[in-house]
Amino acid sequence: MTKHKIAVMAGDGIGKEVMPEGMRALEAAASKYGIEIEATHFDWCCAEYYVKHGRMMPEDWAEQLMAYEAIFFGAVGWPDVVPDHISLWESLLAFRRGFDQYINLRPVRLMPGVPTPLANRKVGDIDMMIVRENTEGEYTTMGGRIFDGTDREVVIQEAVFTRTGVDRVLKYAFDLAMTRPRKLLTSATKSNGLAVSMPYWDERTTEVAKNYPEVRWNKEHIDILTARFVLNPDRFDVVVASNLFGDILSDLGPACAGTIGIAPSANMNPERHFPSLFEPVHGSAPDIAGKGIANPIAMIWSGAMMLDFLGRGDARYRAAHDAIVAAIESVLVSGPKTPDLKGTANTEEVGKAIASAIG
Ligand code: GGG
Repeated sequence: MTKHKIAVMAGDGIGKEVMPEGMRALEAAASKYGIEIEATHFDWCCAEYYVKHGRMMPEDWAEQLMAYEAIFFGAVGWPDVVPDHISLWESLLAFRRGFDQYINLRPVRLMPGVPTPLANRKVGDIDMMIVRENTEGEYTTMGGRIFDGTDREVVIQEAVFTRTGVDRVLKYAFDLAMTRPRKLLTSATKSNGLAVSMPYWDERTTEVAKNYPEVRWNKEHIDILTARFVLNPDRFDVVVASNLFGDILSDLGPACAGTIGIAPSANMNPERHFPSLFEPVHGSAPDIAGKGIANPIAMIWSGAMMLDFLGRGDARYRAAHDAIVAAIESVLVSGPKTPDLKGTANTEEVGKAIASAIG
């Protein structure tokens, strides 16, 4: 039997609270479906590691992590100790870029038992896959500032869009659309304002789309697209977006579907040259950290996505994934809920209920 080595990094804030529940569900599903997982825990985060070492990770982090197929990641960020742009760039963004995890896949679904803030929406009305470009775009460290502290101060932030980077995320998104019943794709753009990068994004979308005549696709400016997420979420199936637009849409989508507390994600290097990373969409949430009330479902669902990825299409792993998602659904309908879902349960109670529903 294949033994899958995974690196487990709970990280900061509520990451530490939701990770034990992510592991509990993962172990329950792995044991039920005969999947062997070997987990190694790493304390690379702001609160402990940075405070001790003055950096987020050891210098040889990439060499160490290459021994693992996947990274199971909680959340990063503890602004009282480390400024957010440092903790993010020296941890999560270092993984995404260093391990070429160029696809950030973020499913958004209205789940049974979850109240949506949108009027007259029912299960099935929101069911989309956000495909976020994950290694370039607006997320760069390039730029600079001059005349600091004077009224002539100038700040420049660059963005990077490469043919390889744009084409590969578009291709992944069109391939994904081909596997879905509606075969519908929306590309997020802003070519009327960002006059260089977004016309290029649109040009490449038109080009890549030629290989997918069965996919109905359109492009929508990010401003009206965000409005339509709220007003007409049922019109979206696969949504492909640059790094920043994808980040924004994948917080907005889950908020429309009830709570960001259940939104999972997979940061993938589809070629498997490097470890891929699975994490909740939410961050470390310092405002509720330490209270034991964080919703563990996003972490648990991310573990399901990891199992599916580890299985490379194998039916047993797909069944393990489906069993976790079914357990989440049954607990959302009639089990304990955390306060973000108007419940009174704590993180552990929800995690235990899901693990026991997996069986
Ligand atoms: N689990 C996700 C996490 O820790 N996110 C922190 C964050 O600020 N992420 C920004 C991003 O994904 O670009």
